[in-house]
Amino acid sequence: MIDKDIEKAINKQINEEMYSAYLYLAMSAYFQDINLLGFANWMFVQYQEEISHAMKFYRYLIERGGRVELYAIEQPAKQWDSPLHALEETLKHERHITQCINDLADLAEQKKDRPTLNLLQWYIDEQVEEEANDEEIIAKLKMIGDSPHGLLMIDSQLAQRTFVDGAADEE
Ligand code: OFO
Repeated sequence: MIDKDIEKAINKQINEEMYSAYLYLAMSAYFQDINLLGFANWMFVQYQEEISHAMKFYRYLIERGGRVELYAIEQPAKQWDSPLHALEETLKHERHITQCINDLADLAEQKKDRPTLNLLQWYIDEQVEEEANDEEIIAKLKMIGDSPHGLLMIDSQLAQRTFVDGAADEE
């Protein structure tokens, strides 16, 4: 049976991941609206990844005999000032998620909950990748400045991204 404090913290993290999904879906809709379909695709894949992050915690909690509790999902923004602004907000959000995962790991350490620590290692590695991806796009957006040609080049690169469920459990 999983520790009650860990159960509560994982339920909170499921909500954080669901909010992340909601945020990136809102960003995907924003990019659709301004006709940057590659960015919209990238954000849609990000949305799918976040659902899968939430579901990994969901399955884990059930497997450990815990009780899933779904909290209300906060409403995300609808509009951003520019693609750069949206990506900067994405990075800011991912840094917040990294902090949440680290706090969860601190709690699991305190409770000597090794299975949870083991699970969290996957998320710790994932956060390194997520922040690096955002930083790379931000650097490119800063590099091109106001060039529409440059923006379209980045857009066509981001159109290539496809969803692979890296959070799926290996059986
Ligand atoms: Fe974006 O990694 Fe989950 O939230």
